[in-house]
Amino acid sequence: MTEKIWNQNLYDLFEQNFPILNRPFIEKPDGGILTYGYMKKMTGIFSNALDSLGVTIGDRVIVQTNKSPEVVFLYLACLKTGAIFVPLNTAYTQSELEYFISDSDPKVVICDPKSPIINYQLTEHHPDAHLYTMDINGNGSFTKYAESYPETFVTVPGDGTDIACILYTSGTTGQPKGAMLTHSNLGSNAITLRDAWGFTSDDTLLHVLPIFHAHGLFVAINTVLVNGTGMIFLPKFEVDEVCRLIPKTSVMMGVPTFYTRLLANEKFTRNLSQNMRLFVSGSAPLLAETHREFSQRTGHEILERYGMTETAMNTSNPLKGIRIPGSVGPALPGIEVRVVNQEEKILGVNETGDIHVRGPNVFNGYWKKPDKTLEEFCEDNFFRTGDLGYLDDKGYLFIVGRAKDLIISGGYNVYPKEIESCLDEINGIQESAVIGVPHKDFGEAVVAIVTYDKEKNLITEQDVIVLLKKVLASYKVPKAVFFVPDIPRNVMGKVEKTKLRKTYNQTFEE
Ligand code: MCA
Ligand code: AMP
Repeated sequence: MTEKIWNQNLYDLFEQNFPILNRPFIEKPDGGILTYGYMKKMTGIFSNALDSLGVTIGDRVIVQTNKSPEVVFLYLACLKTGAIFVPLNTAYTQSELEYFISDSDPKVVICDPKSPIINYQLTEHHPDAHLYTMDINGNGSFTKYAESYPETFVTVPGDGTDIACILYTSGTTGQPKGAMLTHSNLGSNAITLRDAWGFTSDDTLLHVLPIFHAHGLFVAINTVLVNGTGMIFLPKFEVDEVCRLIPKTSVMMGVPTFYTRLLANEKFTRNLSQNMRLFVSGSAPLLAETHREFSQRTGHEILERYGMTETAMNTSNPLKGIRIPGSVGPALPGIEVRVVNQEEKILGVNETGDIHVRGPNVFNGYWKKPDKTLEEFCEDNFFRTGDLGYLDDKGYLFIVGRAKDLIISGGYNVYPKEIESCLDEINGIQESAVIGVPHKDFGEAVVAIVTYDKEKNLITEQDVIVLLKKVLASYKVPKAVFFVPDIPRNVMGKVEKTKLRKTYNQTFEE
């Protein structure tokens, strides 16, 4: 593909690849089919509705809703109108959401009727903003409002450097940062993945990921759209539903937890997945053991790839060729990956260091955070991923750890600093340290170690969990809290997390 093809509005790129319009785009769990023609119509209607609200190029549209086809149409309508789509995890609490709203300053907010956003006085803080709802069935005040608008809408003129989406990612320090992804970033990566993973017009994707993160939204949906094919669209990952529908599909994408949960179920057999041509894993490390067990059970070798919100996908094991368990594969075409030491000198084969990436997939910077953006890029435009790894003599990348203090639980990122700050606010807690420990289901689980003053407040593990759930999305809340007299620190006064990990490593071992 030449650069020209994707250096344009992403919706136009998708539209160039639309098949005949009566072809299925989304199949619902009940078998209901939504065709490309229907998607085009709904996208036009939603685009006109957004336009009527004054949404124009660069305006932010926050969407915090449960997964439904209508949310996909809303995403496409944002692309078409030049608005910036800002999806938010449905697990966020009121205080988390307030930060995202205040930081992104949206023109429109569309949320589930049960979202805490409903209680937020949006127009008090953002006088020009509009608040609408959309429920899990795609119904709500936005859909109602849009009803009377026409089906056709001319995609706004723009180019590939316009921002298509802002996705929030947390940071080792400070508050979440909005990663700005351009139409070109997303278009180029979608084409790269379609080609690398050998998508054809015969493919149907089993879509079971959430669509408020890069994996479910960009890797899965954008790839299907540039391929002009369809997907079976489930509201969430559920083993029985996956087993029921997998025979009708050819590709599935998931986080490692999906694969360990499938393996734990006897219903998931070789027969069931005989029509499948590809299982893709990412967002967290896939254990080599899971890779092997899956291959023994199904005859399929899971294809593991590596990416980030800021960069979309960087490396992938090959479709044809050797897929190495424990490796995330070589750099994808057009993308460069290097491993450097602390002085940022390029390291040799099998030498572990910091992973840097560069390519058309790498984002445009953090929303309203130019200093943070500058910090994360090298002078030669390589992006510092914060991951540690090495390249072998065939150019395969192995991720061995993270320089950033990050826990990945079931594919969701949790930054210990954020949890520690909330713990420190609890009356009686003096100090806290949050670590990730091995967990059979989630890969890693969040664990808190705290010191506290019994005189001040007699609290239990359960009290801490209940208090944290009020302010943090529940996947971030520690699965265990340990009360200790002292938290180990080194001579510099820094918490010795390695020591803590060693001590609490077995917390969830059976
Ligand atoms: C749910 N819970 C979790 C998690 N998910 N706890 C820790 N880690 C999790 N990932 C908790 C809930 O808070 C709740 O707790 C209880 O489990 C049940 O919630 P439920 O929603 O029913 O859980 P589930 O349906 O079993 O969800 C597990 C899941 C889900 C299917 C693995 O977490 C999931 O879909 N993960 C995928 C995440 C993803 O898409 N990541 C991509 C990020 P309580 O009962 O206490 O309230 S993008 C990315 O990383 C980059 C770009 C990349 O490379 O892809
Ligand atoms: P996010 O910020 O949600 O985009 O998460 C990106 C991070 O997920 C990366 O920086 C890695 O630490 C991790 N990650 C993604 N894919 C893989 C993988 N296949 N193996 C190991 N870690 C991964």
